[in-house]
Amino acid sequence: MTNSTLLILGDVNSPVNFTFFIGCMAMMAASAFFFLSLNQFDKKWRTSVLVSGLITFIAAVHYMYMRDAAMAGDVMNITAFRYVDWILTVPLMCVEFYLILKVAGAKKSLMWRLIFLSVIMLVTGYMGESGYDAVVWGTISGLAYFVIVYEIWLGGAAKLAKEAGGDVLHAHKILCWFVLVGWAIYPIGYMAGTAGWYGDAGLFFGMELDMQVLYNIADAINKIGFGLVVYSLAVKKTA
Ligand SMILES: *C/C=C(C)/C=C/C=C(C)/C=C/C1=C(C)CCCC1(C)C
Repeated sequence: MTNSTLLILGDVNSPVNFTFFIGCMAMMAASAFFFLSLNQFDKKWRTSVLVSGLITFIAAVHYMYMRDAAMAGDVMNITAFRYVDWILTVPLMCVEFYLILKVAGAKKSLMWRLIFLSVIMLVTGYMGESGYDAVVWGTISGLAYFVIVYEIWLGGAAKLAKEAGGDVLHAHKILCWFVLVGWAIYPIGYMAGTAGWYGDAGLFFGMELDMQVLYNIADAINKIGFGLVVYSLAVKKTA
């Protein structure tokens, strides 16, 4: 980490700290929205929307801590909170795929397979960000990511979605796009923020800053957007 990185991270007015702050507010608002909407849904769909709210709520809490760490210029702690957040919320997103596909007879094994892959992806990513070879561990993480993409686009999950058809198939397809495009922002952020890819200067503001801003943008898109897709499926199924 360079001195300028430290200065900007520790500055109240820095764009990075602002995205931590606004990210926290957005996650809180989304959580309130999901939780307060629960009563309107058929029982079968309540769990799905509840999980949407849990995902944004867990993120909101971690964003408060990450912002504090950013204010203190403490990059190690931002990274630690980031990965604790992800290791809780990404498996919950895998649970969402399972819950939606349950109507087509999805088995728990599908859910556990996705969760297992996401844990591999995140643990190896954390290794790459915490001092071990960022290229080697990032590549392993990327492979796990590709297997997840394969499973939901072309594997067992895709077959179940086709069997379910209608609104479920439609929602599944949108969630698949989130994973393919929205989740792809993370490895880009990782490459901008770790040594061995774009060079140590970073693309825009400097490595560490690029990475945090990209992660924050990606989180807002993926956690809130993903939740809204599930929400609107529940609305359709209840009507
Ligand atoms: C709410 C948080 C989400 C959806 C986080 C998703 C994170 C990823 C898809 C991270 C992926 C990574 C790679 C594919 C390679 C480099 C290391 C990671 C962990 C950044």
